[in-house]
Amino acid sequence: MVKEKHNIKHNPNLNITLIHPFTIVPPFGIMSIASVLEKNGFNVKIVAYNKEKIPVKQILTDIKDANLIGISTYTMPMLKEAVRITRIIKKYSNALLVWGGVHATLFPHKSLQEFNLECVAINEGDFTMLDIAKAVRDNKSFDKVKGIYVWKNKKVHFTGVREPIFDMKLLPKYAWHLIDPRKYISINLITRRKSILLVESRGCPYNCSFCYVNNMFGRKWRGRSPKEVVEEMDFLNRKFKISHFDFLDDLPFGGSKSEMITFCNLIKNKNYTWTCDYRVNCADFEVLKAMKQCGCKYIYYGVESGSPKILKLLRKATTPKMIIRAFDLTNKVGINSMAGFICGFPDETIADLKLTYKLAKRIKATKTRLAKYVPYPGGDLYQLAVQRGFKIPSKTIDFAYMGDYKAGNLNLSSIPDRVFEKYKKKIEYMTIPNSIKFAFKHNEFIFLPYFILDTLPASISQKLITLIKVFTWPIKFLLKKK
Ligand code: B12
Ligand code: SF4
Repeated sequence: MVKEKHNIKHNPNLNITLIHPFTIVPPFGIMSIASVLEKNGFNVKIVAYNKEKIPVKQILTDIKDANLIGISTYTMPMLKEAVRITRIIKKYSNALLVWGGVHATLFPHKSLQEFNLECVAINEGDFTMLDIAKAVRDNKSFDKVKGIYVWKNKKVHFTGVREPIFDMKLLPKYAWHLIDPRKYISINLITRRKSILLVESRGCPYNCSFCYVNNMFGRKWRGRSPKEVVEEMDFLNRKFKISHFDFLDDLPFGGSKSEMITFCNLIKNKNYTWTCDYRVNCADFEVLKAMKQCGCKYIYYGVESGSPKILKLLRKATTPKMIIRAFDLTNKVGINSMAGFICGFPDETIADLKLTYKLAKRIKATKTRLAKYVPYPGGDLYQLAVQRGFKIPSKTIDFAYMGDYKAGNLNLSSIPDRVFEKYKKKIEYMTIPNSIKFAFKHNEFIFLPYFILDTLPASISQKLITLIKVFTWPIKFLLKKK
């Protein structure tokens, strides 16, 4: 049955529940939407599950009072829980159900039809969800809510594109009070620091062909100012004693040298430690030195490949020369560096993979990883993969398994699997000598055990982890007591 009109009567006391079906990090998307809703006077609750297969009874208790429910979706394993929870809600509740997030944005038609949803909201959901809530509260039609897919005359209808949120000042701070941040705090066993993950920006000015970001947020970077970011860190430090922060922004401070230096100056005397992702072309001695001096412990660079041909295909706007320079500088200032390589792109050959190996050897990153290309939807390269025979999963749930999908049993490159496995080992094992050398040279041991455990085969690292747990439980116990 296709629902054309929501069945909620005028309800000034609308109860909104936003669900993240499965997450091990703070659910920033719905924490941002919840803040906007609350600021506009709506009752809103966040339900974020940190395990899979939550019992039906528990889910029904969590949505008991809700008459408007929003669910986050991303093209990753959490999608199977999103699908399961959606089916439960459709079966047992009359609440109006909205899907949002990256997966819903990339597949709005399919999502609406497959689950007979009332509404799919695409791109940034902050003000879209607010407009949906207002329409439901006032019992108005959804026609004027921009950025959604709904049913009209038994057909899928798109209400039109909504402008991206270019001014982050329009967004209140994340609704930390609606989640339990303690669920997302981890403790580094060497530094004993409590740590949490943060995302403080949206969008990216680059246009890499394998990336979803421009389709999702538009090709313009915007983010909170250095001062606002530090205010959030201070708040988390005051309230939960967190003093280590892992920034997962696609491009911190939009790659701006001056903003990064301002940020570093603001935290210089605070004794915080932190990590972030960065682009090799933004790495500069002055910036890296400032980052090192104010507690940056680790930088992740998405290097992808050592082959100029592949870097061009990826539209990375980087060259092997730039990559070498960035790692030399990062090693020189004494910040741990991680090099993320990918192989298996369309038309990639063994010769390209050999160039990647050569580059990996040259840059001496403290941690090196080689992953196989998975055509995640969202960029032009995905379209190319589809043209080359990548089978788009027919059911939404199959997207959850993309990571081990073996690219639809399709190798888009001419690199056989056994060659990939051989180079994966050769490249990733560089981590062990490199990270040990780095640790002793810079007296910096914070990530050493994690880097090594992550590199060893699972059977060995599991045994080592058990041993470490036995020996470190007294530390954990003491920390808990504190
Ligand atoms: C934090 C993060 C993670 C966390 C978990 C994320 C989570 N909470 O579920 C960790 C580190 C575990 C992770 C892992 C992976 N991730 Co990740 N991750 C991110 C990251 C960096 C930030 C997400 C975030 O908080 N953004 C900030 C908030 C404000 O934005 P947002 O979440 O998109 O929310 C906005 C909209 O989406 C929308 N919205 C969101 N929910 C809802 C709900 C409703 C109702 C509405 C209306 C709107 C709405 O409105 C929000 C506010 O505007 C994103 C990249 C990025 N910059 O967004 C990638 C990203 C989500 N990850 C991605 C991927 C592919 C992965 C991995 C599969 C990578 C891999 N190969 O292993 C793994 C999966 C691991 C696993 N086992 O599940 C992809 C997803 C691609 C896709 N098409 O969906 C992204 C987009 C990055 C990318 N490079 O393409 N990831
Ligand atoms: S991969 Fe990184 S740099 Fe490239 S477009 Fe995506 S977010 Fe920007």
